[in-house]
This record gives sequence, structure tokens and C-alpha cells, in this order.
Amino acid sequence: MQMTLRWYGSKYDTVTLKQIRQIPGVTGVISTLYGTAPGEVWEMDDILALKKEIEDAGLELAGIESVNIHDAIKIGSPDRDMYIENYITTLERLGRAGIHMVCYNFMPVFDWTRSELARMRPDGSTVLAYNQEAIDAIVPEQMFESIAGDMNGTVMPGWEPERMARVKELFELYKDVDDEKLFENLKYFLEKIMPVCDKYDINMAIHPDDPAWSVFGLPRIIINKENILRMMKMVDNKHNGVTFCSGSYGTNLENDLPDMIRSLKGRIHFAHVRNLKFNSPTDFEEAAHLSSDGTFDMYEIMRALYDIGFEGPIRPDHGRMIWDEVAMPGYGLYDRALGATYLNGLWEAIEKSHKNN
Ligand code: CS2
Ligand code: MN
Repeated sequence: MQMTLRWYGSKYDTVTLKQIRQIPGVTGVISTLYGTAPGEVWEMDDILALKKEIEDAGLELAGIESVNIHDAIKIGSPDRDMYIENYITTLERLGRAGIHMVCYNFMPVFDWTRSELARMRPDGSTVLAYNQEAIDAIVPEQMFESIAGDMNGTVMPGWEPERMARVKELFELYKDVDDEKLFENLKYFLEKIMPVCDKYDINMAIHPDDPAWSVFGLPRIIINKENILRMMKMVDNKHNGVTFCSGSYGTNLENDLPDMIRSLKGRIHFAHVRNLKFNSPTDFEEAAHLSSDGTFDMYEIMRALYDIGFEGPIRPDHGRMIWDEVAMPGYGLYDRALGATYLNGLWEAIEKSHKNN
């Protein structure tokens, strides 16, 4: 595995490449052209400039998170072919630039959903949290408003103001899309892009839906082992793979995370490893990465990744806000640096105990 950190680019991130370079064991970043809208073709010059900036700082651009999918593709509307063509052009350019991992998601309307962006934990840190009753009590438009005030002056992925303005219209467009239709549209998209992925050896890594169930009545399919294996089989190509995000699959306590990892051998191209603390099955908050601070056994998660021979980029995910840092919720420097260090420690111990046995 290669330890990385997500970085939004110098225009948007409060964390610098210089700071990332100083986290022991972090050799790359996962980035994106954050200013581009879903459906837009990425300019080659912009891709190369991003890559150069990262390399000049002594790091590697280890992959893209995300090249977002236009709603027309998820809805399956007549103009989807044009947006798929654009996506293919972007992949081709990324491939030519030597980038081999692309993370994306197939969630309708919203990316991840949380009811709070700054819940206080007993140690005084603040974290993203989810409470089902709170979500059930609001309408989606309200959710955008309540979140907007909490972003610490940053723009969070999936919650861009342009999308907020269109939320009603988006719900209307998805009204005939159920789980089956969404699967079909995903298959259609993947079949079209596989040739360019084969040509440039680009590993597509779908991110799970977060939380891993339907919210606001919208269909959600990348939620459990059964669905993800169905997706792997429906387009049976190594380049059709997954981002294994423990914090997203883990929202559903019925998901056995190490077992899911083992069942996806060869198809996990990217890993997001973080911990959640459950107060009840429908109320959870994002804990520190350390096993004892939350509900998951992080050692078992890392060991499963080790056992399947995982070689791709990995990153700590959403960190807590600690030590008075002001940053994009979940994406400060301090707690993610602690997370990376802890995960590196687990990996070293697993690797050495394996070799000594
Ligand atoms: C999430 C998502 O993993 C995460 O940190 O916050 O925004 C994720 O990046 C996207 O769903 C991937 O396309
Ligand atoms: Mn994730």
C-alpha cells in the first residue's frame, strides 16, 4: 500500500503540500481539479499543472478523487452519451498524464450525508455526525442551508452552492430512478468507459454511498457486499473496482468490514480507513482512527487489506477537528496526520509479524 492524504489543491485547501510532506510515511496525495463541474472535460494543461505542483513538493499524485459523474449519466437521460464522451476524454488525458486510479461515486443528488458537522465529543474535539431522526425531521433544502453555515468558509465536496440551488429540480429528475434503474445506468456507463481504462490501465474505484442506505427516498446501491459483488460481476473487468471506505460501509453495522475486504480481493483499488463510534444503530459520530475510540477493529481491517495483497493508495478519512484547527470539516491536517501515522504503525506491525511467522 501507499499512504496518502487527500488534498483539494492550493486554492481550496487549508493544508499545504509542505505540511503533508512532513507526515512520516505519507508519499502521495489524492487530488482533483476541484473547480471543475461534473460533466466538464478536464484540460490537459490543468492536469499537468496539478501533477507538477505536487511533484515539485516531493510528493506523488497517487490518484484522483473524484472525477464526478454528471446527473444525466445516473438518471440515464438522452444526453448521457455526450457526458460519457466527456468522461472518456478526461480519462484519456489522465491516462496520458500517468494517472492510474480514479475514484468516483454513483449517489443521486447528494454525496455523503451528515446531520451535524461539528458535534462535540467528550475530549472537546468536534466531528461529523449522523442521526437518523434528525434527517427524517428535515427536508433536503433545509439540509443544504444548515450545512452551509458550518463549512468554516470552505466548500465541501458534493455541497457546492450551484448544486444547492438546484436541489428541487434534481429530485424531480430522479423520480423514476429506482435501484434497478440505477444499476442499469451504472452498467451502461462502465461498459462504455472500460476500453479507455484498459488502454491506459486506469483503475476505476467506486466510492460507497454514505450512509449505506437510502436517504430522502433516493435510491442507493453501493451499500453492501451483495450489491458490490453484483456490480463487479455485471462488468467483469479488473479495472471496474472499488474504493473500500470503512467509514461508509461501516455505517451499516450489518456490514462485516474485514469479510467484505476479503471478498473483493483484486478489485480494491483505493482504501479510505476511518473509525465510527455508534451511540445507537441510527446515531453515529466519526471517532479518532484508534480502535478503542470507536466501534471498529482497525487492526482487523488493516490485516484484511494486508492479507489480500492490497497495493493501492490508502488514506485516513475524515479526521476530527482538534487543537483549534480551522479547516474544511473532516479535512484538517492534525487528526488526519495522526490517523496516517497510526495506520502506518498497524501496517508495519502486521507486515513484520507476518514475516516472522
Ligand atoms: C467522502 C466523499 O470519502 C469521502 O471523504 O467525503 O466525498 C467521497 O470523496 C466521494 O463520495 C467520492 O466520490
Ligand atoms: Mn470515504
